[in-house]
Amino acid sequence: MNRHIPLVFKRLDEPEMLRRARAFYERMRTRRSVRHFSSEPVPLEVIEYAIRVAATAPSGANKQPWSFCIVRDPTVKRQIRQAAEREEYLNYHQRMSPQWLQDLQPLGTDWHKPFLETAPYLIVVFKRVYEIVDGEKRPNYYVNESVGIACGMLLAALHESGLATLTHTPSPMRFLEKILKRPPNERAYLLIPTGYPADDAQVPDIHKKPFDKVCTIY
Ligand code: IYR
Repeated sequence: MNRHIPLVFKRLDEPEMLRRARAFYERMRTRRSVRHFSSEPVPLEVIEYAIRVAATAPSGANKQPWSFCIVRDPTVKRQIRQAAEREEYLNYHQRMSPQWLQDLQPLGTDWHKPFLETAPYLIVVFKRVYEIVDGEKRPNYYVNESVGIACGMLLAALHESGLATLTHTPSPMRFLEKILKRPPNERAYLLIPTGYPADDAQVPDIHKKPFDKVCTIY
């Protein structure tokens, strides 16, 4: 068996638990998907810390099957925008079902993706479907679940740091693997533009389901 070490765990009293639970909820419920970004610069270190948070996520057999790319180079951002808009044009004009287009109506989205150039950073998250160790393929486990959890933590960390984000999936996303010259074991998972919102940023008037519709206590 592997070496085990004592857990570092600080127990809180109940009032403090409840205070923190509430405070975190009040903070997180203000998070919105933002599509209008300011081009104002943001310190790189803030983004790096958020990615450090994401990289603490649990993962299948602790394989940590993720890579995070931070894109700030305007030329690369432009390439990503052009490729994303090519795919999204086809999505909106050919690939999405009428039902899907109708479901997107409240969001007011279309194939134009200017935020891919305006936002100071694009974080591109890749899942690593396997590893190469000594020239041999080694499996990763629960890759989608692991990377999904890491992305949730990343969004929470960026929000907590005072930044706006968008979870963007301009599918198919193979172009991201090509533009960023990723190794063959990586597949693009999520594209997260981040920065300050534009001063006049607007968001759709949509709401989360009430608690009793999403939680059942047995
Ligand atoms: N990826 C497209 C379409 C889109 C799909 C869903 I599901 C959304 O919640 C939002 C948008 C786009 O970004 O426009």
